[in-house]
Amino acid sequence: MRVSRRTFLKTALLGSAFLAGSKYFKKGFTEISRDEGIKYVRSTCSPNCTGACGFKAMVYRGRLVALIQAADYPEEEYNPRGCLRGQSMINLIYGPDRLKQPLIRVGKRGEGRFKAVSWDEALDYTATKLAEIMKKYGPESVASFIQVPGTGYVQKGALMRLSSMLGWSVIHAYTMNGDLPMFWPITFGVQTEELESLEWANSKYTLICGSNILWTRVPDAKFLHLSRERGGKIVVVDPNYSPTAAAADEWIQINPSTDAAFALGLAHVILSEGLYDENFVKTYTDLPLLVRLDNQKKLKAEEVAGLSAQAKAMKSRLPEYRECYVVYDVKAKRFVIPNPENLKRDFEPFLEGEIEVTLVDGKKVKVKPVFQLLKEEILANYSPEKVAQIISPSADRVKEYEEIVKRIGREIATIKPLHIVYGASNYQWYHGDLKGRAYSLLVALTGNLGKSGAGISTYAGQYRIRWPLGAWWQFKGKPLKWVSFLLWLNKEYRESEEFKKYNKETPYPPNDVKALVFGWGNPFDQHNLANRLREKALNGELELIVNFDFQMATSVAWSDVILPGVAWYEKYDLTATVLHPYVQLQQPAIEPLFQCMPEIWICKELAKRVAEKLGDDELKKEVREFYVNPELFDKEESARKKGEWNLRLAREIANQASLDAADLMLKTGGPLVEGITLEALKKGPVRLNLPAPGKRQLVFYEQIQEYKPFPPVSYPAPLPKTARFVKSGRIEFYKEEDVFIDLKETLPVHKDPIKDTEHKNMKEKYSLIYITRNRLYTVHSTHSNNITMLELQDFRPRIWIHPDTAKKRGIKEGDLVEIYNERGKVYAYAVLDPGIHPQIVTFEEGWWSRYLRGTSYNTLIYPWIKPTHIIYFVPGIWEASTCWNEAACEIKKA
Ligand SMILES: Nc1nc2c(c(=O)[nH]1)N[C@H]1C(S)=C(S)[C@@H](COP(=O)(O)OP(=O)(O)OC[C@H]3O[C@@H](n4cnc5c(=O)[nH]c(N)nc54)[C@H](O)[C@@H]3O)O[C@H]1N2
Ligand SMILES: Nc1nc2c(c(=O)[nH]1)N[C@H]1C(S)=C(S)[C@@H](COP(=O)(O)OP(=O)(O)OC[C@H]3O[C@@H](n4cnc5c(=O)[nH]c(N)nc54)[C@H](O)[C@@H]3O)O[C@H]1N2
Ligand code: SF4
Ligand SMILES: [Mo]
Repeated sequence: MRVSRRTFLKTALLGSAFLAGSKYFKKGFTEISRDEGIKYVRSTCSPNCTGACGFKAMVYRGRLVALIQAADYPEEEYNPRGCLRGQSMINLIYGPDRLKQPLIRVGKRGEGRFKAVSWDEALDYTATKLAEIMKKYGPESVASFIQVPGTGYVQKGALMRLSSMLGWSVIHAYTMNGDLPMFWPITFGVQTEELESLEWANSKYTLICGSNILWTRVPDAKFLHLSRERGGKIVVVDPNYSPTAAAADEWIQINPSTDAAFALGLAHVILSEGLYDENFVKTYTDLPLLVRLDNQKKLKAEEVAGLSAQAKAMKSRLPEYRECYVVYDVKAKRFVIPNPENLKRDFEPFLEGEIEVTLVDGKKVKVKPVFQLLKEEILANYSPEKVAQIISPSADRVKEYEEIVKRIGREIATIKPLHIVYGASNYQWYHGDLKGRAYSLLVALTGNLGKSGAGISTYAGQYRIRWPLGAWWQFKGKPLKWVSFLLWLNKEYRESEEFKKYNKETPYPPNDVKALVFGWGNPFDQHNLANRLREKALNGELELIVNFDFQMATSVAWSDVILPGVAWYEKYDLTATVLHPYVQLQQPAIEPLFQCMPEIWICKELAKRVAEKLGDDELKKEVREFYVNPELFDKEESARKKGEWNLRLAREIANQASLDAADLMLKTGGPLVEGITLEALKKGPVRLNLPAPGKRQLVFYEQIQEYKPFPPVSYPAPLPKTARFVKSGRIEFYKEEDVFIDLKETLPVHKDPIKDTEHKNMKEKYSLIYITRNRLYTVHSTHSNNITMLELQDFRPRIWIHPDTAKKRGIKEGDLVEIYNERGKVYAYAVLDPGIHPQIVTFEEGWWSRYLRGTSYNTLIYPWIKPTHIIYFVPGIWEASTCWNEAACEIKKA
C-alpha cells in the first residue's frame, strides 16, 4: 500500500497525540496487566431469532470489546451456542445508526427529519398527545405491541403493564408475524408444542417440511447432524433446494403449498397397508368418535336414547368446556361415552363401518366413526397416483413421485421415533392450517407423540410464554384488551358479510386505532402489508406513532416520537426460548450509551405523565406501584424534587426495578419456575421444571404417558379459553363447527394455494409466487445494517429464481430486477438457481427500505383472513394470522 507523505504525517501525529494523552503511556504498554479492568458479564443475545444464546460480554474500561459464547449449559451438547450475528452485535450497539437521544419528528412521516429534545420534553409531548387521544376516542384507541416476549419478559412486560394500567389495546405480535400455526389450536387445543433441539438427536427419522433449520436455527442445526451420525435419516420437503435440503439425506421437491396432498398421500399408504398404531388412534384421538351423517356433527351422548341420563350426570361433573361424545364398543356391543377428562381407555371402539343409532326423540340416524370418514376421504382422493399429480414439479416425473410417496409412507410408519418439523414459511399460507392438520395426522397415525425424539414441532420466534407472567404484565390485575392486527389493517374484511357471519367474539375498538406505541419491532418494513401501515401514517388515520427502538430502523423514520431504548447488553431482563428450555438472565455489561434508557423507565415515566395529563387522581396515586417496589418510585421523585436527579441515578433505580420484576415473575410463576432464583441465574442458565424425565421438553408427554386430557395450558390464556377448541379432550381431526362444514374442511384436505385468494381478485395475470424466506445474515431486519453481515452479502438484496423463469423474461445473473404486483414492488439482484422451483421467486425478508431504493418488500403482500380463523378469539392462540407467502407476482428487468 502506498501512503502519501501527508497522510503518513497526519496518521503519525494522531497516533502520538493518542499515546501522549493516555495515562498508560508513561507506564508503557507492557506494564498493563491484561486483566486489569477487564470484566466478563454473563448475558444472552436476544433478537427475535429463537436462539437466546448465552454470551459472555467482555468489557474493558466501560466499553464492550468482545462477545464470547458462554458455553455454560449443563448439557455439554448445548455448548457452545451462538452465531456471527450475535458475535458482531457490537456493530449495532456502537454503530452509526445508534440513537443518541429522544427525537420529535419535524419533517413528513417517513422522511426521517427530527429535532433532538430532552427526555422531559419528549415524554411530556408524548403524554399530552396520548391523553388527548384517550379522552377523545377512548383509551382502547391507543394500541401497543411488543415483539415476542421470550426475548425479554421484564422490559417488554413494562409496556404491557403500561397498556394494562391505561386500558390501551394490545396487538399480538405472534399473529402479526404470521407465526401462529393454526393447526395447533384446531387439532390439539394449544398454541404450540415442540421438542427441544437436544431431542432432535434422538429422532430416527426427521421429516423437515419447509423449515430452513441450517439458516434459521443456526446454534441448533448441529443436532440434525448428530441425529444422522447416530443413524437417523433426514428428509427435507421443500419446493426449493434450501441449504437444509443440501444437508439432508433426501430432498423431495414439491409444488408450492401442496404439503397437505403430500401428507395425505403418506396417510393413504399407512391406512391402506394397515401400518397405523391402532392403540394410539383409539386412545388419544377423536378417530373413534361417531359422526352423524345427517348433520355432519359429532354425535353427542345426550342425544342418544339410553345414554342421555348418564351423559347429563357426567356433564354436571365435568368442566363446562367439555362435551360428551360417543363411541361404539365392539366388546360390550353398545354405545359408550369416553371420559373427556381421562384418556385411559376401558372400551374397545370400532373404527370402521357405519351403524344406526336411536336418538332420544326416537329418530334413527346413521353414524360413522371419524376414522371411517377419514379413510373414505383419503382412499378416494389421495392415492399416491393422484397425489403425485398434485405435488410433482413436472409432468415427466409423476411416476417417480408416486414411488416416493409409497416409500416415504412406509418409512415414516416403520422407523421410530419420527419427528416432523413444520416450518413457518410453510404454514404462512392461506391454507397453512390444512397442511398442519395433515402433518399432525401422520404423527398420530404412527403414534409418535409424548416420547423422546418423537413429535411435531413448529419453531417460529421467541413467542412462547412458558409460565404465568401476569403479576408483572398486568397492572393490579387489569386484563389486557386485545385487538387483531389483521382486522385492523383489513377494513374490507371487517365490513364483509363473511366476517359478520362467522365472527362471534373478536373485539374491535369502537373508534378505531388512532395511536400506535411500540418497541422491539420494525413494522414499517416488516409488516406494512400492502402499504397499509404506511398509508395509515400518511393519511393521518394514525394520529400518533411512538417508537422505542435503539437504532435508526425504518420505523423510526415513520414515527412521531422516538424514546430511545437500549440493546440487550445494557439492561436486565429474563429470556426463554422454545428451542432450549432454559430461563436466563440478561445482565447489563455496560451503561446505556448516550441518553438511551431501559424501557422499564420509559414506560414508568409515560405512566406517570399520562396519569397527570389525564388528571386522573386514582391513576396518579396508583402509579407509585408501577415499579414493583413503590419506594424506588419515591426515591426517584424525591431526587427530582431536590434537583438531584440525573440519568445515572434513574438507570440505577430502573435496573433495581428490573430485577424486582424478574424476581416477582419467578416467584409467582408456579411449578415450572419454582426454585429458580435470580442468584442462580446470575451465574448461568437454569432449566425449567418440565414434567418429562430429565426435565426435557417433549411433545405432550403428560397427555400420552399419563392420559391427561388435551390441551395442556397455553399461557397466558386460562384453560377454559382453549380447552373449548378440543371439547372431546382428544386430538381432533374432525372439526364440527359450522365454518368447517361450510368450507368442506371438517377433515384435513388439500386445497390449492392462490386459487381462493389471489386468483379470485387478480386472475391468472401474476403467475409467479413470491416467497419471502428468512435471511441467514439478519434476524428479520435486525442486523440489516450490520457492516460485517452486509459485506457477506455484497451489500445487495437478492432474489433467487430458476434459470428458466429468468430466461423467459430476459433476465441474467446479477441483473437488477423489479418484483411487482398490483399492490407494490421491490428491487433486488437476480441469482439464477436451478434449485428454486420454476414458479417461485424467493426474496429474503428483513431488508430496510434504505437498501431497496425506498421500496418495501412487504408492499406486495395482502392481509388475507380465513374465516375458520375468526370463529374464536384468543389472542395469539386462535385468531387471524398473516400468511406472507400467499402472494402472486411477476418480475421484469429493472
Ligand atoms: N437467520 C435467521 N434465523 C431466524 C430468523 C431470521 O430472521 N433469520 N427468524 C426467526 C423467526 S421469528 C422465524 S418465524 C423462523 C422462520 O424460519 P423457517 O420456519 O425456517 O422459515 P423460512 O426460512 O422463512 O422458510 C423455510 C423454508 O420454507 C420453504 N417453503 C415455503 N413455502 C413452502 C411450502 O409450501 N411447502 C414447503 N414444504 N416448504 C415451503 C422455503 O422454501 C424455505 O426453504 O426463523 C427464526 N430464525
Ligand atoms: N414478507 C415477510 N415479512 C415478514 C416475514 C416473512 O417471512 N415475510 N416474517 C415475519 C416474522 S416471522 C416475524 S417474527 C417478523 C419480525 O418482525 P420485527 O419484529 O419487526 O423484526 P425486526 O426487524 O427484528 O425488529 C426488531 C426491531 O427492534 C429493535 N430492537 C431489538 N432489540 C431491542 C431492544 O432490546 N429494545 C428496543 N427498544 N428495541 C430493540 C431492533 O433495532 C429492530 O428495529 O417479521 C415478519 N415479516
Ligand atoms: S443472533 Fe440468534 S443464533 Fe445468533 S447468537 Fe444471537 S441468539 Fe444466537
Ligand atoms: Mo417469526
